[in-house]
Amino acid sequence: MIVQNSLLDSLEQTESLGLGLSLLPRFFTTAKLWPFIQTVLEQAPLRHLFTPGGRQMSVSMSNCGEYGWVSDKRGYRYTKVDPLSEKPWPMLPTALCTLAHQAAQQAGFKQFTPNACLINCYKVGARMSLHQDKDEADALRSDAQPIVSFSLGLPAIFLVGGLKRSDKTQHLILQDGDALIFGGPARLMFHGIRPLAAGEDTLLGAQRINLTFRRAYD
Ligand code: MD6
Ligand code: FE
Repeated sequence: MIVQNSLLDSLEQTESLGLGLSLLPRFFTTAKLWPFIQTVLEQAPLRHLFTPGGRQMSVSMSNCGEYGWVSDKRGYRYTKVDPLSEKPWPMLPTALCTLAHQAAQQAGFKQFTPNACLINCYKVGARMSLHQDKDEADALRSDAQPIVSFSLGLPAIFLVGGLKRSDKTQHLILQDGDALIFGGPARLMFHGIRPLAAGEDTLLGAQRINLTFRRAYD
């Protein structure tokens, strides 16, 4: 893996939140990543997916990489083709892949090479209800690959609970440039995002973008 140190602006100590959850505050510079994401979104535009239950999500989504996460009345799954264009998802930019690999490494996961990147876009008021990420092939295995999450733009309140939806949640503020690594015992913890509060980010405006890098299949 080629390391592009120019993109790594901070080598702050990982703040380990316990149980395989790590926060790397200000891990990347959004201005360097944003053009790559904009190029992806020109090829695979953001869209509001429907849950299997028929509700339209407040968050809009797209993907890059070999696999993309989709949801519709048939369920949640990864596809190799964008259902909108019927073409493969755009390539995962190497610079993003390298940074996600480095974030995982700093959190103690040595071998993480993502092949899926879900792009979530939150406008003011958009939210993500409590969920577990278990559509990846290895999700239920004890040696599952981690999920690396990058936050861009407006800050958000991230809720994290336990292995049951009803477990008490704690919250964490995710700021522009932060990387959060979900691995080990934390991998299946319920988590979500509170409705996005109004604000203005100098680069992204009134929105938050979240990237989650995953190994969908081997
Ligand atoms: C978000 N993140 O930050 C939503 N999932 O907008 C997630 O759902 C998430 O941050 C798995 C692992 C890390 C995450
Ligand atoms: Fe998630």
